[in-house]
Amino acid sequence: MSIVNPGPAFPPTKGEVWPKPQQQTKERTYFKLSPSVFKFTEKGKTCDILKNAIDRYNTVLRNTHHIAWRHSKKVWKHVQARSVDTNPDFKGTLEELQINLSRPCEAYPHLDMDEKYSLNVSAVSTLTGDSIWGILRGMETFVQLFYFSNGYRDVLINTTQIVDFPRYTYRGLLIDTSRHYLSVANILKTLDAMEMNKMNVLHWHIVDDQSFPYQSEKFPQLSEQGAYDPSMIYTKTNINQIVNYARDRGIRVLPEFDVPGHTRSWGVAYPGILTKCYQFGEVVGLGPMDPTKNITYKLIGDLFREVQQRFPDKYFHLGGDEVAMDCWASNPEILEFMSQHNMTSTSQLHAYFMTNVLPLLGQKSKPIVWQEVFDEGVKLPSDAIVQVWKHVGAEDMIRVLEANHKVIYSASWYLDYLSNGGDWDKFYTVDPRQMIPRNHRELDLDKILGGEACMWGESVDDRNLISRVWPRSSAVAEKLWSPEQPRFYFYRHIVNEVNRRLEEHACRMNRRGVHAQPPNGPGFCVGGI
Ligand code: CP6
Repeated sequence: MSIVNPGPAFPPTKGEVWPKPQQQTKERTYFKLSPSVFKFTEKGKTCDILKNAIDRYNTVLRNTHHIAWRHSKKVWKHVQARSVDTNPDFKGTLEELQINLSRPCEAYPHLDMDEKYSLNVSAVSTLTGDSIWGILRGMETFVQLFYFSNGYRDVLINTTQIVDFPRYTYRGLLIDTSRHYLSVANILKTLDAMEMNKMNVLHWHIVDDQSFPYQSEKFPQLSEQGAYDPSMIYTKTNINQIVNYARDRGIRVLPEFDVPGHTRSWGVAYPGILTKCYQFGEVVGLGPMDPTKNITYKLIGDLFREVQQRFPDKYFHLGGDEVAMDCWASNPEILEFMSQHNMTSTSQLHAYFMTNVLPLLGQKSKPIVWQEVFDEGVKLPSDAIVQVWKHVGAEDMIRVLEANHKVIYSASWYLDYLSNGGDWDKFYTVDPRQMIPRNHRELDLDKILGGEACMWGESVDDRNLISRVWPRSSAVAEKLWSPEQPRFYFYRHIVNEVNRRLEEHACRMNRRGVHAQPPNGPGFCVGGI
């Protein structure tokens, strides 16, 4: 139709899956979608998660068909109809997708969940998986295989065989609801987008210095005084809704309560748990938590027990990053405490604090910490996970692996950094396991569980969250799911292939209500608004 070439992402692909499956064969033959004919059928085990997914994906297919029908009305007089029915490759109307789940559903997604599936598309198609989480991934793949044809008159799907599973088990996105409040609706939208990209962990950095939106039953004053506005809070009901919405999509919700730094909002209601910072012998403000006071640990312990009841995940993120130790060093009482305990540096005080906080999680959860906690030599339980964020490169990960801990990598994937004209490719060149030099044969690279795209909240609120995160995080999602690519992937033909698929994927997200920004510069998207 178009005679100009708007750029390297042209033309967008048709019916390619993002992130790219592990193994796929596609044939020339195809089927037509007719929403009044097609149905998902449950042939194996079933449960509420599967029934909800069937409702959801039925809606996706109906909407896709409707977008095609509506748009074909706009273009039909310019486009010659070529009946697909007389083409020898046309094999009829798609009748059903038989869903064969072999094991009973699990209550919640978890770190070791099985996400493998096999999908076979023909007149009667089959989706097979041992686990509900694999079935969810396969249903997403299935709807992505459809494409518009014949001037949008038809929605088609090719005969296809796919066997698919993730390269990394932990594929996360961090959101920060302290620097700006994010509405529940926008968090749910983010979960929709994560499902479309097969991401499986929402790391919820819920409170920080600037506001305390978590509403506690035990300590209601934390949000009454620490939230930006009485409306800008997350109630027990809100959190339940988010956790269950995520569960339906095979996504874990990992809460972070960052201590001892990044906690000034706690001190609006409870100034006594923060350290007084001194300058020239006078108190000039409040800093990190005061590690010398018992009430600090009492409040943390009681609050964490409540949070553990709201979030079913086995992991709990304790933060531990960027502690303003100069405030500790300025405070005479802290210095006195340190000398009583034979501490010679504030790093040791940080380690002392974390060592006291770790047991407060009890048996119910395992800790995740930012890398500073590991760097300062805190003795971590063997099943603790360390999140590396400080330096781009492998060195920090190597040290964590040498200590036999599991790692999550996020240093290269800070969505805060912006650059012009499509910057997804700088996220796409990174593969955490591939970064470890080959001579480190002794390291167990399976301990690199995956990674996380981080959308810190200083510069995003409800107005720009979605378009800043998507499709840039899609690049991270594909690196964490899809087969390993050559180290120097930037051969032009590979970039162009990815470009064209991302162009299709970003448009598909828009058609499904996630208003992703244009990924590459010039281009077009039909049916997104
Ligand atoms: N907030 C918290 C932040 C950051 C971190 N922790 C951060 C640091 C550097 C950059 C972006 C974000 N805003 N609590 C570090 C993990 Cl570049």
